[in-house]
Amino acid sequence: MIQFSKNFLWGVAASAYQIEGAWNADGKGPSIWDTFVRQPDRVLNSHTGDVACDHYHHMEADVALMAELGLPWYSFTISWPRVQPRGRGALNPKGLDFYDRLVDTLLAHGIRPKATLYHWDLPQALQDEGGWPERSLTDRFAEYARVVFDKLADRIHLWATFNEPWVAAFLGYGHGIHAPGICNAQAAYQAAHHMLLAHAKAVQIFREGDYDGEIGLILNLNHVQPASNRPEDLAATERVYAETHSIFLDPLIHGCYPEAFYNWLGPHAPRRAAGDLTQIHGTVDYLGINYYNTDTVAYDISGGWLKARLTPYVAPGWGFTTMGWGINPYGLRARLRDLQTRYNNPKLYITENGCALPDQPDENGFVADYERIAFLRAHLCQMHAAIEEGANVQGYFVWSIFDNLEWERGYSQRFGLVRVNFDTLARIPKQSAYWYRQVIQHNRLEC
Ligand code: GBH
Repeated sequence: MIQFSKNFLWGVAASAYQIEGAWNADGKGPSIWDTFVRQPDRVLNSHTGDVACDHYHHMEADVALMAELGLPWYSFTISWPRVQPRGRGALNPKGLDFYDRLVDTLLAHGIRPKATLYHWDLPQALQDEGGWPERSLTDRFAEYARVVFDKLADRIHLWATFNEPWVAAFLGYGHGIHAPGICNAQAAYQAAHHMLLAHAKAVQIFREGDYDGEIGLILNLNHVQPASNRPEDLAATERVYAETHSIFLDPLIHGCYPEAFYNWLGPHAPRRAAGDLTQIHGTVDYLGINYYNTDTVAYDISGGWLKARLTPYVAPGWGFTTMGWGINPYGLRARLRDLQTRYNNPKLYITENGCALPDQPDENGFVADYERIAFLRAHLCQMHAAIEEGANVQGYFVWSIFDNLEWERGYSQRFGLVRVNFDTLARIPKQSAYWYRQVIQHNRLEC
């Protein structure tokens, strides 16, 4: 039996583009994802987020369902082009009003809101100006952050600036898998640096304003382990670690850049202005960690710019999710331990953890997803073990509350605690939702 502390925070997470739909309703501007999904062969089966779960029009019922499921916290993300259709200047009052009502509805049901300012849906107008490789976007982001804080920070006290800047920069600008679909290593590193700087500018506004609460950044920190102890495998693993961890955490926490790695990258390294580092250093009250899987890394001369080949690692007795990711609950503990030793034991929330599985609904649409329960239980047990070992983890959010649009994989992946029928939009809690309610209620579980 493991017991969590009284103040441990439990919740679920979702993101705007993946659930809201209403892609052009009430004055919302287009985002880079609205553009991307309309281009041929970008998204599996040409699925789009035009409707998704239509959460925009089901918000009140959705929040009532969350309350029924006993959820104390809901982590959502704000669509920038819904609030500021062209990414600068004029606001869209109806867009802002949606989030205002969402927050009030959550609070009325006793659910506390956690909000993220950026989960990949950049206003298309800003991509037309060059997107994240363009330094001026850092000021656009800061302006947008100020507008949102002014409207909502009286009621939201837990904030994140960016969700997974690695994904936004490297899948968006480096590998062309995500919007805006660009393949350019230098652009990716430049985008990542600008997201850090934009984060820092938003945090400065938050700290100088009289807002009450915590603000941080969310990173996708999958676990990586070397294929062998050969020096070239160790070096390749270190480069993958540098790209996913060090380029963000070194400036944020240690106030330095990973210079050795940037030297190795040569012309791909980002351009940095004097003063950026000082501005970025020390700008997280907490770190959000999204953990899903573990990869084994081997040196490979044709392995892209990192010269690394990643193979999914599956822990003994476990298997793969439908994403093709190897399940390794122990990887979460290893990641948390690593942050403790390499990054001064920062305050952490697990801001996403979950799995996509081949859910089979019965004739009533009910899914008895015992595999998902096993996945979540095992990860909670490993997280708890890391806490016992001294990791400063203060909360945990399941990805995701609903089945939703899994980006370039469309609706082929089901991550939800609640099943969504994408024809009727009916929501049906899965077995895992009831299990999670019990964990939260008792604040403990059997390992
Ligand atoms: C999270 O990202 C997202 O925040 C969320 O929106 C999403 O729905 C959820 O997870 C489930 O996927 O280099 O192409 O092999 C997941 C983080 C980290 C997934 C990197 C893919 C390897 C991509 N990801 N990972 S690739």
